[in-house]
Amino acid sequence: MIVLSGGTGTPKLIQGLRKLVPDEEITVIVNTAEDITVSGNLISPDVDTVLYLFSGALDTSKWWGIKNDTFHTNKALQKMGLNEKLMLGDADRATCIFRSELMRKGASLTAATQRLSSALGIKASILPMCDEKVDTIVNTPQGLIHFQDFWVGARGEPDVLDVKISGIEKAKPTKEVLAALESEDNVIIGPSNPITSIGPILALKGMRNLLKKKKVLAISPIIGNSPVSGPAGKLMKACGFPVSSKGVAECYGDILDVMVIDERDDVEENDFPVKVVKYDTLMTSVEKSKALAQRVLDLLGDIR
Ligand code: FO1
Repeated sequence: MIVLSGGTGTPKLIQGLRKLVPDEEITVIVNTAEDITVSGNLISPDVDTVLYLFSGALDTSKWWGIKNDTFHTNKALQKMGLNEKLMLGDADRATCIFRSELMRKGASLTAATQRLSSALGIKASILPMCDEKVDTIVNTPQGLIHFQDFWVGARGEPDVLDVKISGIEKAKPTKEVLAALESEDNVIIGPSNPITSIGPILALKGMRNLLKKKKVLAISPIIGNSPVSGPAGKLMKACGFPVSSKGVAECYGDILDVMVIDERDDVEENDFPVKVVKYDTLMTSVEKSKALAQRVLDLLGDIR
């Protein structure tokens, strides 16, 4: 089973999927376009969220970082006058140092992630989408800023004119991602931000064409005209898509076989250019995540 993932919504779905499918059978292809270097070390927020989910360390009150982490280094730096862009916990920082040391010695992000996975005892396959450096850049009236400066630094408040994934023209899916897609028929696009979480994965060279040959199911992260969490609404609007589950279907286009939208979404299933199924997509508990994951597996089983 392959899942395309960003930071919050999809990890919630994976939490449920793990109750139904052994970790060994789960491959997660993860967005890396929100990665950022902080105090000399590379944070890969979406990769780390997935790593911590599988290792059991994830702080599921925030859906990023490590539960019960301390912030001694971040606070000590602050006292000296260095305000880090992200509040990086001490144990979380150890992950970033380990990754960055490996990469400074020549390892790819994929190889460093594999080393982290085995160090954390993870049996699932966690694959960064690419090894090239790509950056989500948000165009605001004040100028171009990195996604993390927009989302964390400016609390997602600036108006958004446009979003660009810098470096994406030269980025390609890794050989590990290609091998995973070669050996699997089913792909789940989790309920993550279609522009900044799933968008970069789909924008990789050849990715859409590969996915057209697969059974692809997506879960909408939009209910009515609002995202379940995060800045998806603002970013979709800036990129010219309606902020609705129909807009999400438009973002994904012809790679989709079926889309799951929320049962509260007041839209007609027949109005979509793709098969649409309604279900409870608000994963407010592990049980609800499991129920949604079961529905997803059943639907994928039904596609011929
Ligand atoms: N999100 C925040 O809103 N504030 C933070 O200080 C913050 C720190 C942080 C540190 C490590 C990490 O892996 C993620 C972190 N995030 C933080 C989340 C990050 O901004 C994610 O990119 C988004 O949540 C979207 O996936």
